[in-house]
Amino acid sequence: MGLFTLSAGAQAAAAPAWKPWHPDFRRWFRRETVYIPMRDGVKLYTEIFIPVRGQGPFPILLNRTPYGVTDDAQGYCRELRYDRALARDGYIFVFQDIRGRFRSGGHFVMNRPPRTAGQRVDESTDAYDTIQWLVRHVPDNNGRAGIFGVSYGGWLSAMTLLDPPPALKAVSEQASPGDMFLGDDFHHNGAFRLSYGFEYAAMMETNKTNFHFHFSRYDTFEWYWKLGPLANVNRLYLQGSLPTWNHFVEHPNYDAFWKTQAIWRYLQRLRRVPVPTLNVAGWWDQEDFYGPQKIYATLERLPGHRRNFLVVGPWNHGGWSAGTGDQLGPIRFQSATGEYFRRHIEAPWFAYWLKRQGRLPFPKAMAFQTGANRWHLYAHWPPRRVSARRLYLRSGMRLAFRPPRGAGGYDSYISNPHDPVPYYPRPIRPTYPGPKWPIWLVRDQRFANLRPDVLSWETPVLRRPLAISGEIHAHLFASTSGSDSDWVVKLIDVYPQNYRPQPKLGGYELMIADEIFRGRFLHSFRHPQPLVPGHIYNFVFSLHGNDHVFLPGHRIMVQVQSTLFPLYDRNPQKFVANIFLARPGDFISARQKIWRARSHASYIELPVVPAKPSQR
Ligand code: PG9
Repeated sequence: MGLFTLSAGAQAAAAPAWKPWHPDFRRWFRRETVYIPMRDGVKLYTEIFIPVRGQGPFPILLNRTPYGVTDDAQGYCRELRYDRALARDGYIFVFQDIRGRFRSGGHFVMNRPPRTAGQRVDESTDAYDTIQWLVRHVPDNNGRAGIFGVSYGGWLSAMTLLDPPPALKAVSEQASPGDMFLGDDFHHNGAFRLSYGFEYAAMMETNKTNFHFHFSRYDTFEWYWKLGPLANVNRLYLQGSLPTWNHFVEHPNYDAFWKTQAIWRYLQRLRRVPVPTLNVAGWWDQEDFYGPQKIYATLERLPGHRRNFLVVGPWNHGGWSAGTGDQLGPIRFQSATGEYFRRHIEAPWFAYWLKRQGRLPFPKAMAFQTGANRWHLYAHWPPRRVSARRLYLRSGMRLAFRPPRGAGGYDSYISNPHDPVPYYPRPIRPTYPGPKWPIWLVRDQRFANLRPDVLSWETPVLRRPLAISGEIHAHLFASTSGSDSDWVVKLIDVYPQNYRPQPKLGGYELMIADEIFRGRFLHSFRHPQPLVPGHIYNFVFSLHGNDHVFLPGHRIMVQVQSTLFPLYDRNPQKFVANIFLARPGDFISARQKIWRARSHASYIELPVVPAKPSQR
């Protein structure tokens, strides 16, 4: 249950149309560029922005990135353009290219595992050495430093928790990946994120700057489809030149390679939460939604968890760091949630820890409840006073809270890996740069539900609001005629046909939660096993945290399918030891059955917020 809802004034904080801040940075900061030496002698390119206004001494805010700190065309660091609230608050900003990227020396390793035997350096030691150097050398600093960053920058921030220097007083990991095999960028539950993994590896490892693979086709769906089995990536294009792609091929299971880079495994062994930590996530984060939730939950189990905080808003990947945040795709939120985060959450949170100013902006966890479009404060996340209710898949493609009574019953489709379901309507465009990838999770799912290889179950029109807060789970009883299979589950809010606030959204199918599970990993992510054709298995997996109200007049829909291409590679549906080495003949069509019998009742477990007495 929410502690309380923020006042209407705070909710509505309507802001004027958002523009990036274009100050002449010289009026605000003096810029110094330095190469800071690390303990192994490698030097990291660093830009330091020292305030020329206001009264020092100032705290230091560090941002480390693999994407290049300088926006040369503009002549000032791009982050300062967005974070106006922080930028004007009186900090010494420091931006650094990490080891092996852009102007820094050394060698880049994707998600360099921490503290691996024999290694003297990792990202936490680089951050440590940088912060030590800064507090010693930068004039007018107050000896207190914070670190923040989104995604890779979030992961670099979280890494500092493993070995924080004494001056580090606040960490904000924002959309940090937590585990690249179980969730986040490269795999979800073992299913390989093909277009993301391939394009990202090419971007980071082709040279020291950001490279975008040149697709020979406008529609990358077609390019990946024509590519055929994954072995063709190295055979036809890369010839083994990208270490990360080679790692995908050599480590198809959850082995030591993936475990040694999963940050939550290190965090869980800490004696306490070492530094106050603000974890930030977006409900529609298309890249790293698992990570910040996992990191928050892991730190919650440690002594000192009072210094662990969580904010989740209606954002895509990093959507809180720029723009107003009043809309994502066509979905509107009735207030400027991004500006609210920057001005009223992030800036005061850092001011509290780094300047000893003001008060904490919220006690523990804060979530923007979509549907109702309101911020809620929580004493615990996930909230405790919710009841787990089962929404069953029933006959007639209906969803109901009552279980099925019949002895048999299933719904079925043919999954054909040669005709996979696109993850949004074609043409699919390259992941970066481009406008489509960032909002694919809020695309209207109507394009999928009429396909014969997608099943859609629906509730009747809701007469009362149904609020869910907390973690959602899929419980699927499923069988396949093949010996391996992917299961994709989507939880969807279906808008009324006559939707007055935005008539163009009449009947819109908004996905509010989703996940994929690769069947071979049912019993173990380390040791995959074939599925027995025709056998009914119970697949249980998380659709992650959520805070949403299905409003009266809406319906709830669940969709199930077995392909989501080319974001996910195609499961051959015939078990092979390593899908990266599968041959063309291994890809077979399979008859999939989703069971809805009394003994095999598939359902979605929803964390339902009890209705207030007046609503009962
Ligand atoms: N999601 C990106 C990423 C982070 C860490 C590793 C690989 C990719 C990012 O936006 O930085």
